[in-house]
Amino acid sequence: MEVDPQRAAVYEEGWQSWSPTRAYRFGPIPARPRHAKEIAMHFRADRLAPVSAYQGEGLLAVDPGADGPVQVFGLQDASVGVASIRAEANGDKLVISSDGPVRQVSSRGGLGAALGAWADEHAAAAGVGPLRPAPTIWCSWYQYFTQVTEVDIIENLEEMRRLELPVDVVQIDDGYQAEIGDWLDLSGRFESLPGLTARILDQGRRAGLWVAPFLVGSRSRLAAEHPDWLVSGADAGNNWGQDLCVLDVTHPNAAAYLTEVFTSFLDMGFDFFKLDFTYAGALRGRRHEDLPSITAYRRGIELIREAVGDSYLLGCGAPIFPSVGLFDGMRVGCDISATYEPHGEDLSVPSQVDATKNVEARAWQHGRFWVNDPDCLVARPDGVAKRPEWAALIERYGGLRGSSDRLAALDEWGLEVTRRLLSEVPPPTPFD
Ligand code: 9PG
Repeated sequence: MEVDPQRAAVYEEGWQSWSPTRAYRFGPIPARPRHAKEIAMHFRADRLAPVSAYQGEGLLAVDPGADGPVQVFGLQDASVGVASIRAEANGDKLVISSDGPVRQVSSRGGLGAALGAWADEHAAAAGVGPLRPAPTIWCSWYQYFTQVTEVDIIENLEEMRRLELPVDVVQIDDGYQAEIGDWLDLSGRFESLPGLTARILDQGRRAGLWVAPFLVGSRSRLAAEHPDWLVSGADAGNNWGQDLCVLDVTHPNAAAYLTEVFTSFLDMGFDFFKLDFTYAGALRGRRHEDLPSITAYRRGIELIREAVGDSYLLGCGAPIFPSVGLFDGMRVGCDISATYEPHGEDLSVPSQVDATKNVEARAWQHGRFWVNDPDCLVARPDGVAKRPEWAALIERYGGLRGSSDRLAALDEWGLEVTRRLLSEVPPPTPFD
């Protein structure tokens, strides 16, 4: 297609929640990942974008800049879930190619409107049902990280009662479990988890839990005892100081284990689950059943859905297109971070700028595929570099609203903003 090189823009959809997603001015191709860990965790390792072309995962859009309409090229078959779509410049022409069938829609009225129109059709084809209003959340991660304790949760529970904060779900993040994969082993960390959820429910709130359902840490008991439950040849990266393996949900015993994990948490009183690092379940490798990896991924999320009934499912680190129709809410950017500017060459190191750009770029998905989660509000004085800017972004694009501060550490500004953003949750319909 023809473009005006001075004014054209190309929108690249990233592979998963944390992957860079934005519209670039026509010209230099954006930086591509180079390090093995960032490639394993944030990109499709077997479909890496070349340094000579734009590439969107599942979707790429071109605003030609001249008078012509915006062209959106997106996955044709919603159930297939993947297609890498490339745009390579040749003079003032862009040559579009794809490794799977795409559906092209052209529309006037700018990139946002064109993406929204494309998404309305895709959501219908993918069978996205009516979206449910999102609950408000308090999340432990951005204050306590993996060091969170039961005492911290109780302190904040008492504080939200004292302050009369409208928090629906108290969500315990990473740190309660003995090991990645050994989700039901609470020894030494959250030994009285059932008692803790009872306390949360007693206060009239709901209990939420972080789980990385397809990750198995190489240090875990599960990896040692059931090597046959792992996808062989799948590299899910490295975090928590260990290499990460992938649970093979096509193995009947592994599937039964996954179901047991979630029914156990449901029995403890949890009805909100932040399913994290789910890209792992979509990695290629050898499985018990020889299925396309996206089919295995969708089966894994469906198994969880069967186990938890109508609990709220929030996706994170999730491959975007393969996840359409399976989640209530979705993280649409990388983690919010105390640093503002990106630093270093590692595209996976989070910064406030990167989180912000993704959340703005993916605004069109809100109310169509799911409720967009921009990541939590962090409003304490020393939490994020530019807290008014971060709060303003959540106010504009936060379909899901969560707070992640030690509430007692909030100053007057932080408390006022937290209270306001939790009190005004937008409906699960597209943003203006
Ligand atoms: C818990 C956290 C929080 C957070 C999630 C996710 O190594 N990495 O590239 C990497 C990326 C994101 C990340 C952790 C590691 O954060 O987004 O909200 O739940 O996991 O560990």
